[in-house]
Amino acid sequence: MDMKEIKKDFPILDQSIRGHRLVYLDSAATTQKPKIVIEAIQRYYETMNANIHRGVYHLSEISTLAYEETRKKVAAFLGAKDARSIVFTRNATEAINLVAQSWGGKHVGEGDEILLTEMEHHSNIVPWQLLAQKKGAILKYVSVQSNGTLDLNSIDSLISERTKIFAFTHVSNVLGTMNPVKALVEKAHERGVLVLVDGAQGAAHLPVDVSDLGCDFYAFSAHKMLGPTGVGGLYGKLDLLEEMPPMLGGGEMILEVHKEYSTWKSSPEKFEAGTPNIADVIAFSKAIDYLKKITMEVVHQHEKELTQYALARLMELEDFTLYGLKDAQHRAGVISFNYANIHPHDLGTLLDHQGIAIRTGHHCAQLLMRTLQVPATARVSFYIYNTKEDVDAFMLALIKAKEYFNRGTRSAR
Ligand code: C6P
Repeated sequence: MDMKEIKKDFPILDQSIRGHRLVYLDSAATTQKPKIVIEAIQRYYETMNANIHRGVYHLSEISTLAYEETRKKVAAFLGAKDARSIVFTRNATEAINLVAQSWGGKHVGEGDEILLTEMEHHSNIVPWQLLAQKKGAILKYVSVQSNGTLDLNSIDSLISERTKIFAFTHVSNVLGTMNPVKALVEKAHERGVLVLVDGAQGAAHLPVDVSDLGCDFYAFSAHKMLGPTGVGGLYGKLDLLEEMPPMLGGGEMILEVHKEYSTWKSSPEKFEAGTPNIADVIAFSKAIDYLKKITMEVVHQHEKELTQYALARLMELEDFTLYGLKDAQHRAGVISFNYANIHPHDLGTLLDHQGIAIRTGHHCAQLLMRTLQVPATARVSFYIYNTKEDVDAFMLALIKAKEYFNRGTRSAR
């Protein structure tokens, strides 16, 4: 597959920003959308729009069918054996909150322990804090070593008889570290501990087979994998989902409603109260088709090559600080760095003036920033539509930014 051709499928990339070709290097925040996804949203509203699971008329039937077909497609894409294991949510954040509130609300009690890691996104910390505060549970953290990997040797001693769940990210959104999910699941399961994987940066960039990984829960966001915003999901083992109470109550999740109580449907309907984001779920299926056509192996390989190419050039710069592994073989397509004493926000602005979009700040990972002993970093992240030319443009802009910044600080003296 000619990866250079891929860019043509993404209309947004065919534009100039401040007189420069747009170079989008912030796909870890959200990915751009191929034309087929954008068109699917429009087609839905033009030809299918009706509420699902309710109507007996044609439009409702076809939109229900398309919505449920997407569930099957997502299940197959993630290696889930049963489509009922896939619950649609608004995003990965909501999927993690669902597990913390529903499963955690039922199974975590006073003095119980929840194991997290220092490299987690706030979405995989705060829901557990809310649960721990409510229940009197204890949070423990696997630390991050100076090379950007988890201190795997410490896990055995961090797991105790009271540990109920180990929740960790598949891929760090800051360091690009790919965690050894299968080995960690085995370790946790040996001790009777359940595992939630935050797959927000995993499902989008790596081949994922939840059945092979063996995890109990896997959370993901469609908007990070070419799909629309407002759609995410949770994979859960069916027996776990079946015994979990709903998080939200409302229409379509019930079997019977009485004055004092109600009964629910089984998974996934039990967790999808109210009218869901029908159009965007249906359009998400086109994103999956697109990724499947390329194959996740090729997606990963492409990002690896770009990361290798970028890292080799970046490491030649003076005053360049990289966070995380130096070896592109073992990291995903995310590079966090600081450069030449320029505050990341200033750097982001200087690059934006040259058409380059990068993310700066704490990346919703303040615990990790504290471990790295920095308030913020600059971050570039790649996806299938990026090319070596994008990396070249970024490098050029980076060097210009330093010149500009130095000129500015000299004249201020
Ligand atoms: N990280 C980033 O720029 P939502 O917002 O629910 O789609 O995804 C949350 C989330 C959870 N886990 C990880 C590892 C993530 O990277 C993210 C989103 C974006 O890094 C936005 S802060």
